[in-house]
Amino acid sequence: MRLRRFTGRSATAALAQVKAELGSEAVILATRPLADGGVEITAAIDPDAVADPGTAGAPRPGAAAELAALRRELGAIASRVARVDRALRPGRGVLGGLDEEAQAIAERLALNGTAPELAEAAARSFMCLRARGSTAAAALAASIERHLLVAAPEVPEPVATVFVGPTGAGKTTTIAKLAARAAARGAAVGLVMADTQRIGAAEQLGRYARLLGVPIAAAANGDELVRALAGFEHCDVVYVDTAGLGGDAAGAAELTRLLAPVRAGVTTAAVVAAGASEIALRAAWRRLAALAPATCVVTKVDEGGGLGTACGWLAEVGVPLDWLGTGTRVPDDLVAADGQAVAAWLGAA
Ligand SMILES: Nc1nc2c(ncn2[C@@H]2O[C@H](COP(=O)(O)OP(=O)(O)O)[C@@H](O)[C@H]2O)c(=O)[nH]1
Ligand SMILES: [Mg+2]
Repeated sequence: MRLRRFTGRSATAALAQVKAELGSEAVILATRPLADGGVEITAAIDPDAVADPGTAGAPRPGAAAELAALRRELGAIASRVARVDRALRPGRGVLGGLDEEAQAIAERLALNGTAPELAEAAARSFMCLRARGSTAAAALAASIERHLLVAAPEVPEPVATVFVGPTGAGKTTTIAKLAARAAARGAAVGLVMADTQRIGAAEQLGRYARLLGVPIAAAANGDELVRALAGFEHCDVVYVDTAGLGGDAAGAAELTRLLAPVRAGVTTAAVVAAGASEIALRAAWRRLAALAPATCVVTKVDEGGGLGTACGWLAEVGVPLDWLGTGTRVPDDLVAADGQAVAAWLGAA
């Protein structure tokens, strides 16, 4: 495959170069905002178009499946870029009337998975705030808060929070980060592992509990959970870890049953990874909705794009974004999801 890098003042300009030099068969592999405000696009010609005649007749075993998977992935990326490109083309798409600075912001938001309509709305409000004298940073943070983030209602800090979400999303790691911070500021912390199935489920959380010197309890059913929370009544904060919600409805139903006796007294926080596709987020929501999460943590924003997709999904389901997981380090890699942090991690700042 022939890889080439193109840079331009905007995504549209860089895409025009890709098209001019590699033709319309080119596929986009990666996009990256540059420090000078431009955009770098890594593109390649479709493997079909550059098949080497010397090796074409003797494919390596497994190569066809790999190629098919790669092609599917490239197709998905190409259609996403095409959608962004169509929507953002000056004069033709939704960006008519935006100045250059606002247009660049809309493009960067869209490249991170933000729906073009939301990206455009945020960019338009950015332009208005700039015109009224705001600095670029303040205008961007405010616009992102207004259009990409769901406002959190003013409620007292919850004592007990239950973290729910797909397996591997980062629930246990997020709890460890939050618990370490709370312990560092002198709060009394309690940890609960609520899992009906896996005997060893508490091990990972137990390790963190020992490291932090905070108490931990395990709860395999609703009654045990009630007792565990009662035992932590003296605590300032209690974090409840749960088994991952898989694709099956049975797991979600079991978790709902386990949490039922304490639902009125706890807040539920959804944990999802930024890299999850829109389809995966929708599938996760089918399981999560029954647990009525009041807030959300989006993890793995350090692993690349997708925060825009997650923000769009949260706007749709009306759940405020509370924290961003920005890496694996406990407790460092966690930031409060305000407009400024989200702008930075969306690559828009
Ligand atoms: N890069 C990155 N990795 C993370 C983040 N949060 C969690 N992880 C990693 O994701 C994996 C699964 O995390 P874990 O907390 O066990 O997920 P759980 O199954 O939801 O409890 C672990 O290897 C974590 O170190 C994050 O914000 N960024
Ligand atoms: Mg876990």
